[in-house]
Amino acid sequence: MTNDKMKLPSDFMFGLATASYQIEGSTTASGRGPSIWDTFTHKKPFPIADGSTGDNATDSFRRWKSDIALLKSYGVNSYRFSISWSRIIPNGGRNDPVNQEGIRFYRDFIEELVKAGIKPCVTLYHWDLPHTLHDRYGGWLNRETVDDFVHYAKVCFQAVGDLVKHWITHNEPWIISVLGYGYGIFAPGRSSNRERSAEGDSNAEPWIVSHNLILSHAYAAKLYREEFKPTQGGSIGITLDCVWYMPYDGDSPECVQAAQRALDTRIGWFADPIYKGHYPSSLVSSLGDRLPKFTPEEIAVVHGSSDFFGLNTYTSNLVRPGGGDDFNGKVTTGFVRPDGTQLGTQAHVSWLQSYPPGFRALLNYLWKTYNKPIYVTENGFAVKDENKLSIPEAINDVDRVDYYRGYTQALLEAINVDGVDVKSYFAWSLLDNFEWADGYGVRFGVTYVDYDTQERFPKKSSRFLKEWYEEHKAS
Ligand code: PNW
Repeated sequence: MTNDKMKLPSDFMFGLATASYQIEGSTTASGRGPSIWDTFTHKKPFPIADGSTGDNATDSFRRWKSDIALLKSYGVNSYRFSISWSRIIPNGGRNDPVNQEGIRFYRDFIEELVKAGIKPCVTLYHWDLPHTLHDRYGGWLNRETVDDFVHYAKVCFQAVGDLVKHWITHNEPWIISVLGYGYGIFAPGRSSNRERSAEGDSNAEPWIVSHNLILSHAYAAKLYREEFKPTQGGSIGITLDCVWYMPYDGDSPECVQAAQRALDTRIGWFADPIYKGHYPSSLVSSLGDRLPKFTPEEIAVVHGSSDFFGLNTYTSNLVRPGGGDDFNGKVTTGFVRPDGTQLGTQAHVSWLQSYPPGFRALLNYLWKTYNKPIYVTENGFAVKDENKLSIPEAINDVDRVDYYRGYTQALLEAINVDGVDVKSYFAWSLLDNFEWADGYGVRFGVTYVDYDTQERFPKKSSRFLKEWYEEHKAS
């Protein structure tokens, strides 16, 4: 099939994505409580590469109207963003007061989006846990937080569920568990990895956190389906971060097995309980008692708890056995092929190289393995050294355009040639923004943000995406 014949399904959602802490700023305004990212970024010595915080970010809490106008100018029909839990319930807990000002902010925002013809896709949790819950009982380490999250979700369904038809419970539980509680480079900065024994990771925190995240997703979805879906009619699911893992040498049994173990650990850790009803056997055997167990009642709620497969994906890796740690299935991953060539174009962050065929293969694998419609909720690229360029140079983001050209083509092929049921594509991100531990030095936006003036400058990639969608949307 030639490129111009390939179309997107008629109900396809095409848009851009952001997250509350990365863009909002105004972290003490209108009754918002502190989140673990506020306290983490203000720690000394600074844990963020450039010593920055999300205190101002892209100032989107105040500039939301012009951000919606920008979105509209990009021709999208949807927008994925997240709600800040501590704006809604400043102390986070199920018995803590609800902040009406926080609700008003998101209500106004969503009404304006809908008026602009843009469908909201709302993430409930993109990493900004109310700090009080962390102090009160260790946040996600404690089962109490599951009930707090379900209550927070209920407040959101009540407040805006009439306008929101697509809900994502959690964004990337692997990153939360491993970077937040294993390596300690993300909030809340707990590092079980430092205490790792020769036999493996002795500390079970990342697996406890992920277990509670899965439960909180499942119980929030159950509540939505029982109390809101009948009248509001939306769908709810979870978003997982996925890398396409390929055997390093193509076909040796050791590398094939290592790649599968990496997939089980990065994806199956969360997807298998949710879509199949049990943890992957490779995790059960390698982790032993460190992997918590679901009770029969719990697993009945977890199994089938996601209406779709929410997919964030940026890259692919070649995999060999050996090395690594329990968080990736004890394998070695890389971008260099046996013949010394690289998989693709290197991004500004070490973990990302472009490799469009890996995206197509991943979509096929997920469709075959989990059999659920796939919502691509993030995909994007950070151009190397973009932070060192002048604005006119930076907005000529050729590497990002190449990346999107390759990945959108792979998407069209997965849908039209392979028959994979893909229902959305959200590019990351609408704006350059606070890139977590990397601060503002890493830019993923299709819009350049001048952090001195907060002025926005559309990059070439925004134009590419707009034209691509125009060309391929269902007529
Ligand atoms: C995602 N990795 O995070 C997040 O959902 C976004 O908030 C973030 O800005 C975006 O991707 C770009 O990084 C990731 O190390 C962070 O493999 C790190 C990794 C993957 C995704």
